[in-house]
Amino acid sequence: MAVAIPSLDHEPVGSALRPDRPGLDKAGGRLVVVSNRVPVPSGAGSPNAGGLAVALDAALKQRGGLWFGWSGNTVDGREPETESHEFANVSYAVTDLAQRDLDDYYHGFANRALWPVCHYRLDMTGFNRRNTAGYFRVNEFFARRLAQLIRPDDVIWIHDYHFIPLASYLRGMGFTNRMGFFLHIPWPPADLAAVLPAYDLILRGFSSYDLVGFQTPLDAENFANAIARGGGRALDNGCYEAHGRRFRAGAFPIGIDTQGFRRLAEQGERNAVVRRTAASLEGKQLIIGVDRLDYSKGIGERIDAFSCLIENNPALRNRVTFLQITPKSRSEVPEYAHLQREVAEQIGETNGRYGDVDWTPIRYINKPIGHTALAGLYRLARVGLVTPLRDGMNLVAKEYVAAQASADPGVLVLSRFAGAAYELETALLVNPYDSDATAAAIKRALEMPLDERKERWSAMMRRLETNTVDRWCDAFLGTLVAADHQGMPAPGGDGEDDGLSPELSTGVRRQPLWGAIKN
Ligand code: GDG
Repeated sequence: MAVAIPSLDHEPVGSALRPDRPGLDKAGGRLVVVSNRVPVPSGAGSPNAGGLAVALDAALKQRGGLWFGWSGNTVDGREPETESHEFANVSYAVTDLAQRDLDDYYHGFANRALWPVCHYRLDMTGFNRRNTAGYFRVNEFFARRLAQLIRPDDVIWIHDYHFIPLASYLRGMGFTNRMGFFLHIPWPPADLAAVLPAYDLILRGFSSYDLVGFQTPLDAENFANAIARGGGRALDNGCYEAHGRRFRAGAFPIGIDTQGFRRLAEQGERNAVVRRTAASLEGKQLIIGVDRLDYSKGIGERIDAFSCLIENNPALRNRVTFLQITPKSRSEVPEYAHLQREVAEQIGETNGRYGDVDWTPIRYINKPIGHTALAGLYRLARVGLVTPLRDGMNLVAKEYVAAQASADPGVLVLSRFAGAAYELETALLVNPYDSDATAAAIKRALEMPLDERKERWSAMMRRLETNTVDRWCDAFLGTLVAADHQGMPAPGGDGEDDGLSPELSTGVRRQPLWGAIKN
């Protein structure tokens, strides 16, 4: 079946890429952030959200700018609206989506194709042509809406797997602005990634940026292999040439607001929920797990490991409590609804088997709790159990470390498959698929002498104090605006001779990219 494929990167290099272009911190060059959800301030002018949102918001305020994305609302039967909210020198522009677009692009392709494949979970995929077409269609829709808002010297920073092809569409409309992309989730080895429908287009999508950022060196290496296999090549300095363009790619591990989180945890000690929890433990040691309800987080394997711990160490009965905080997520996606039932059942079985009239081994919370209470609970817990099967970074691991009291820190048990393991090397690193080994690590954590706990924690805390979320933001944006050779068309790469359909290579398209695909 013939499939209309977009042509990318055919525009000449424009003014936004001139070597003499002023840096972001100088006059001109607004920052434009694009993410699926936009934390629009509720009134006082700052978003009520986590570290990433606060850091991006600070970068926007510093330079002046625009934050653009989905409003969180759907419309049926009428044209979606784009609304703008102004707070000081920052605009927050959000656009509604038609229900079908949301289903195809977000629930469908983003969360049933890209998310599982990027987390190495081919068993969790649900591919169909309608979703694939929807992903590209909605990216083009977002590009058209954004096109009405951007200025020639804006620096555009696009976030995450929802928007990989967004820059391609902007380039196709003639925008030559500097554009960066950061992938918050892992990028898998080339053989796995190649399972994605429209894999070649996804890969091309990356090369429309000037800078592509990943969480870890492994993700960046996987990407480099994919580029090489696709006929592109690596140059010096993390630069690549592919699909007729030159661009840069590398690892930019995301951080947290380390000092801010430490202070929050100190306040958290006085929080009512935390105090009640502490009293209810009656001297038992607390093990904590905090994750969105997602199969990538290894919650089932973690419960198995906790069961092994109790099974193998009868002396621990009635001496430990495992608190698993798991807000629901993506319930519209069938794989998640199934997981929700499975985890609840597994916890019920474990409590039934090992519990007693005066001891519930696992306490399971299926809704979000407040920030301060969360930070206080991290601080209260002797063990932070962060055992995803695969994770881009995992901020919970970093928050747990930042929340600890320096005089009596808890122990982080961390999956070696979380991006955070690259930096938090002195955690107890585990293979989350191996329940016995994870159980042994939890036992070791519970028994670890104070001196060793302090030594391991101090090393991790030093890393977190160096690589904060502000530093991450500056490093990415600094690299995006600094390199003179980014975003250049490769020699001979004018993008016109790649055999793609001509009507798609002339800027604004006359028909949907995936129009030739039958649902
Ligand atoms: C993606 C990547 C990468 C959780 N429960 C509650 C709550 N949380 C907060 C945590 C933490 C955040 O949610 C979860 O962050 P993660 O990093 O663990 O996970 P993802 O949502 O999957 O994020 C990931 C991240 O992007 C950033 O690049 O690290 O690998 O998958 O901040 O504290 N917060 C509150 N109540 C809860 O019940 N207040």
